[in-house]
Amino acid sequence: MNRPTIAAIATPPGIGAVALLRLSGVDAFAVASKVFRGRPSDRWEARRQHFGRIVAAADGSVVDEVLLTAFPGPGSFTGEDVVEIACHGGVIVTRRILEELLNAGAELAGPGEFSERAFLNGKMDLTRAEAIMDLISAQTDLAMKAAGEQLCGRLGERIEAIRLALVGLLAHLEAYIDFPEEDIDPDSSNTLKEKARAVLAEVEALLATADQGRILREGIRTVICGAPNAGKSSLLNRLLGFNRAIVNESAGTTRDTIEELINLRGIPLRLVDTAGLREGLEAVEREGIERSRAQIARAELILLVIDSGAGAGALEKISLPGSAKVVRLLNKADLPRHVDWTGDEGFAVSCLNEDSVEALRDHLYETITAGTTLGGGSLVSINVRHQHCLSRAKADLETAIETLAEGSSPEFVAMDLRGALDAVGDVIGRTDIEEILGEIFSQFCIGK
Ligand SMILES: Nc1nc2c(ncn2[C@@H]2O[C@H](COP(=O)(O)OP(=O)(O)OP(=O)(O)O)[C@@H](O)[C@H]2O)c(=O)[nH]1
Ligand SMILES: [Mg+2]
Repeated sequence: MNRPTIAAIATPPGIGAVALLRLSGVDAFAVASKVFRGRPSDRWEARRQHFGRIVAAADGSVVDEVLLTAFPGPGSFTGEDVVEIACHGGVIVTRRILEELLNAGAELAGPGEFSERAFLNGKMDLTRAEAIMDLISAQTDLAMKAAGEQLCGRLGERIEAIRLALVGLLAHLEAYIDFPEEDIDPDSSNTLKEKARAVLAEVEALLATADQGRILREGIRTVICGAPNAGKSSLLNRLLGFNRAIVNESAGTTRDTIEELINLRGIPLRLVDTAGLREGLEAVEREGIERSRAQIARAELILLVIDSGAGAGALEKISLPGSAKVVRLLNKADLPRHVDWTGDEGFAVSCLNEDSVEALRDHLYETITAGTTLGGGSLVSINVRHQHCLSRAKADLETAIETLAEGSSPEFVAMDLRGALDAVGDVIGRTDIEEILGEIFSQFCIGK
């Protein structure tokens, strides 16, 4: 099937030294040669840059001087003929060149359409296509490394191994069902069960990486809360590394919530500073406190800041939801501790002391990584879509194992295994995939 030739600006909008436009499809060379004045397309060397000019079709005027690179299919990113045009990185220049390409017969690419074609032409599986998206949006080194591993096919390989194991199991079982007279050893249901259990264990191991994947991709919503004047904004500033929020000795300084992303040893945290919780005195402060409560309700991690120099009374007003992990911090550890505190009520920290904040970073890192596979070496981690597919596979495998244990008819076992195979295939796009494709690729940027 010949898809239309598509074109897009591949670099982000804005001014830069260079920008890149991309063309892909059967007519990519023909379209490019209509607007390019330089070496004719039959003399373009594969993957070599050729200098030339882009000229306007209307009046032959020069739009820009460019470098053109031809990537003949199938040895290209999309598997089709691809042309890349590197031009000067001006907003108008790039847009004008794109217009010329569209006038010459290309269609504007949709979001993610280049990657979608790479997938459709068998250049990569779905997990790798998704990894490109993760790589582009990675906000910490660790998230980037994880995306890089996925791009190299680490997740795809593990999924493929599960798929092959399932195919093996099914093939054996179906041969037994279809040709009973051949006297094929049913692999005595025990061995079958063992093999199915091994597959299930691998599916579960991948499911266990979902938390890690979500944390690396989205970051952790971390809300700093506490009584007024406890040092919440000071803590935000310290963890951020610059004075983002106003710090003042008067209670009730912060009104609106302030949100910033920080990188905690590679883990992205969405830190939210909030207004101190107390019975609001006037309308603006009350509104601020309402916002604090709304943030607390949505938090995954709460840093409850306590002024250890003040009495415990201020804490009575504060109630926290049970759903979030809470880290209690006894702040102002540089000051004498109020008699209300023994020191065991939380992690002692002083926002005035960098060593102390550094120790807090370690403490937070340990709290966050506990119970996840983060920090455990392998960065292979699944996303929500993979999690959904693998949960289906897990349920089918469990039923298959139960059915085997009951000694029921092998047809039922085969049905469940086929269900598991379909679900696992969905992760890499090896079964009926049309409906999930659009959803995945629509998250891409145009030109990727
Ligand atoms: N000695 C000492 N003072 C601190 C420490 N942390 C914060 N402070 C001081 O405590 C006061 C209040 O700090 P903020 O960071 O504004 O406190 P907050 O919790 O954001 O206060 P509100 O926004 O009013 O709720 C300021 O004078 C800070 O300099 C600390 O660790 N030690
Ligand atoms: Mg504040």
